[in-house]
Amino acid sequence: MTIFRVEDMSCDHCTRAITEAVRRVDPAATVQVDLAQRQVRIDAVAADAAQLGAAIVAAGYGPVPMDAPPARAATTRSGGCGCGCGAAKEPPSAPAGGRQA
Ligand SMILES: [Cu+2]
Repeated sequence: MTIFRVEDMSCDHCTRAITEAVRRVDPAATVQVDLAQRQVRIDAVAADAAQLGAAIVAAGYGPVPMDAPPARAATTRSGGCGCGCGAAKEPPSAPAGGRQA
């Protein structure tokens, strides 16, 4: 089991992009993407952690191996998710319900 933390994934697009990227280097791998935890869990068959990480990087994300310190730190984007759909671009101080006329 290889686990990456991928801060810049936030939607189904990212899930698909990362899953496809992993399958490209390891077609038989089991890929679980947990958007809430920002984690990608991979049961690899053919690829090692470095290859899996490189594949995710190639897809445009910044994976950080969970069993290692963030030496190759994720690129900090100004907002939105790695696939560019902007799913995470919510204003930080959005009111939680109160609407003013
Ligand atoms: Cu996305």
